[in-house]
Amino acid sequence: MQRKIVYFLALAALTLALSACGGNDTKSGNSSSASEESYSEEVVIKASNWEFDQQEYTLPKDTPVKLTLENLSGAHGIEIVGQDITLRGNKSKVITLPAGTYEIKCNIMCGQGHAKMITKLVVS
Ligand SMILES: [Cu+2]
Repeated sequence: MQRKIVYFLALAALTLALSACGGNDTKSGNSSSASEESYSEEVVIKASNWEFDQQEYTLPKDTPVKLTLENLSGAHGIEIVGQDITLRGNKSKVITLPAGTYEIKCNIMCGQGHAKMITKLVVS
């Protein structure tokens, strides 16, 4: 019983301290729930030995898009040439690009067809 009161007082003190700091958020522990980035579309690039599933991918410009790489066979990665954007293996990343035409190439030395693994990304 005694312990419960102490706990309650501590909680009350903590709540007071927090609200005194100017925080207008009365719920606790939800400030980190925004870690999942928001995006409006998802584009999946499927890689196999030794090609990508499409010759061209299109994205909307200046819009966060979730880019996902799926390896159907072999181990491949992608690099958007000229941008600091890479994915290796089965991964996703939310990206935003200005309008333009980009080249995507495999960035993992995946074997004899590696140099052929190039595709186009059109952002408009
Ligand atoms: Cu490769």
